[in-house]
Amino acid sequence: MKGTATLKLLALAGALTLTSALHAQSWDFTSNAQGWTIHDYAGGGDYATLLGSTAATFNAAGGNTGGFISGTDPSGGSLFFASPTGLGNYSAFAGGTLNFSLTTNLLPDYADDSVVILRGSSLSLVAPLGSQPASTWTDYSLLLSAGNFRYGNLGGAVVSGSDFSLVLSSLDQFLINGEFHNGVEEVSGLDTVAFQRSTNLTPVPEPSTYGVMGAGLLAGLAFWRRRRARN
Ligand SMILES: [Ca+2]
Repeated sequence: MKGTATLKLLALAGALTLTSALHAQSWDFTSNAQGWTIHDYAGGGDYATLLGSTAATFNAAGGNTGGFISGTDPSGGSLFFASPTGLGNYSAFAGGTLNFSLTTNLLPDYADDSVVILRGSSLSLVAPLGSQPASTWTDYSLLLSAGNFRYGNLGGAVVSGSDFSLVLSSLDQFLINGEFHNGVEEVSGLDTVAFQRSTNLTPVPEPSTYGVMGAGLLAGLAFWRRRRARN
């Protein structure tokens, strides 16, 4: 019996360890850069050739709320905000969104090919940002579904549902575009990054459900009245 109890405790400890292995799901940069870095990729759709990596600059004020991080365009390549690595199991966010706020100091001056990249299980999945930010904070909400992502770059094939699940289940890192200006001169900012679950996970009863519940309540009331009348 004693051995069984010990085993149960060990199993519980294991479960707790697995739970705590999941890193942050939101970053608001209140007091530091929270492990984010600036990546400089070759550009032109090449998000694999890393030209350089530096720490993100932490700014204590001026964010969407409070502090934020920023990066200065390091080269003619593409500036990206890179999350900490080894994030873990983010499967719960399938069908949900990745929310964040971007700003850039110079007006975007070329066609929008900005992307967000999810990396894990040796796969690199790329989704279009959809629009470029302004010099004020611009909010983004990226749908986390396979159909929104392509393999490698925006010219790649649409990602399969199984590969998308695979990447989310062992997410290593995600990257958000910070390159919006033709010229090595812009400064871009990132704030209020958060994974959000799909609201479909906690469905609200539909009006028809209330109708059925109401009908059941009325039937119960009628039954109780009949019993009461007999007595
Ligand atoms: Ca902030």
